[in-house]
Amino acid sequence: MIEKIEKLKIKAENDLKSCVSDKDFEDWRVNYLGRKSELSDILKNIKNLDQEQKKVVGSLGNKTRIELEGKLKDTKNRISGTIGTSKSSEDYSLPSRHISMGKLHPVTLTLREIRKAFVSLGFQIAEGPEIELDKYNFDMLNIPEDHPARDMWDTMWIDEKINKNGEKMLLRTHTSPVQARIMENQDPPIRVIVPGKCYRYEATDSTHEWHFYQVEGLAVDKNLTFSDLKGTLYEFAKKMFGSETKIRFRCDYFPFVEPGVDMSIYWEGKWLEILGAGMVHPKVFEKAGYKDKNLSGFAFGMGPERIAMIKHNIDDIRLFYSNDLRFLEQF
Ligand code: FA5
Repeated sequence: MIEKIEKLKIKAENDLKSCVSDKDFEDWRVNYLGRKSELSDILKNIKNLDQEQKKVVGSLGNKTRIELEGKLKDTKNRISGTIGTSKSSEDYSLPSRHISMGKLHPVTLTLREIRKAFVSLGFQIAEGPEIELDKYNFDMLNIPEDHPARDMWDTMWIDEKINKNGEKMLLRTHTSPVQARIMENQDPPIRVIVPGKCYRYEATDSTHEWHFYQVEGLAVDKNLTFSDLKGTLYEFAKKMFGSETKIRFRCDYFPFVEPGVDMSIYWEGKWLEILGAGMVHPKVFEKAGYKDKNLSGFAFGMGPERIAMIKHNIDDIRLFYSNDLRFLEQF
C-alpha cells in the first residue's frame, strides 16, 4: 500500500508539470484528489487494515494529499504569474513582481572609466584584432625571432599557425601590436588608446589570468618628452584614484620603448604596479615607415583588472571570470 501511494504521488507530480490551463488543473484535481480518486479510495478503505498498517498508511496518505494540494496551488500561482490567465493576475492591488535586472561587469565599468579619463585628455579610441600576426605582436615592436624578450610573453599560437600569406598567427599577448598597426596607417600627430583582450599561456594565480584586458596608449608628435608621458599618466591616476594619489615610476625593460618604466600607485599603504610605459623606440618608428627624425612619442599598457582590484579591494583576479553572481552582483 505504501509503495502504491508513493508511485501515485510521483505520477501525480509528473502529470502536474504538463498542466497549463484552468481546465487541466481541474481535471488533475478530480483525478488525483477528487472523491473518486485512487488516493481517496485508499483512505476510505483504511478501516479494513490492521492497527499497525492503519497508522502508517493513514499518515502517509494524508501527508501525500496535503502535499499534492500544496503543489497544485503553487503550480497554479506560478503559471498564472507567467501567462496571466488566472483571476489573481487581474488583482491590481497585489504587489508587483520582482524583476531581476542585469548589471555591467566590473571590468566593463573600469574600462569605461579609463576611456572617459583619456578621452577628457584628448585621446581617441581604437581597436585591433585579437588574432594577430606574429609580425605585429613581435617583429614590428623590435622583438625579432631570436630575441630573448619573446620569452616574456608565453604565446598561444593558432593551430594552423600560418595564414594564406605564409605568416604565423597567434592570440595577441598584449595590445601593443595595435601601436604598429596604427602607425602603419596614420601619420602623426597621434593620441590614441586601445582597449582589448589579451591571452597568455601561463598558470593563473591571484594576480594573473590567462586572458585579461589591457588598455594600450600611444602618443606621437614632434617634441614629445618623458615629462609628457609622466604628466599624462599622473593626470590619469588622479582621475581614476583621486586627486591625492601618489605615483611612482621605476626603470623597466620593454624592447619597443627606450627608456622603459613601470608605474605604481600608492594604495592603502602599498605600492601597486598597474602599467608598463616608455618613450617609443626609434626602431619602432623606422619599422612603421616614419622617416621624420624629429618625431617622438610615448606608449603605455595597463591592466584594467588590476585597476579594478585596487579600486574595489578585490584580492583574486580569477573572481572576475568565474561567473559567480554573489561576486558580480556587488557592483
Ligand atoms: C606589456 O604587456 C607591455 N605591452 C606594456 C607596454 C606598453 C609597455 C607600451 C611599454 C609601452 P606587461 O606584461 O607588464 O607589459 O603587462 C602590462 C600590464 O598588463 C601589467 O602591468 C598588468 O596590469 C597587466 N597584466 C599583464 N599580465 C597579466 C595577467 N596575466 N593577468 C592580468 N593582468 C596582466
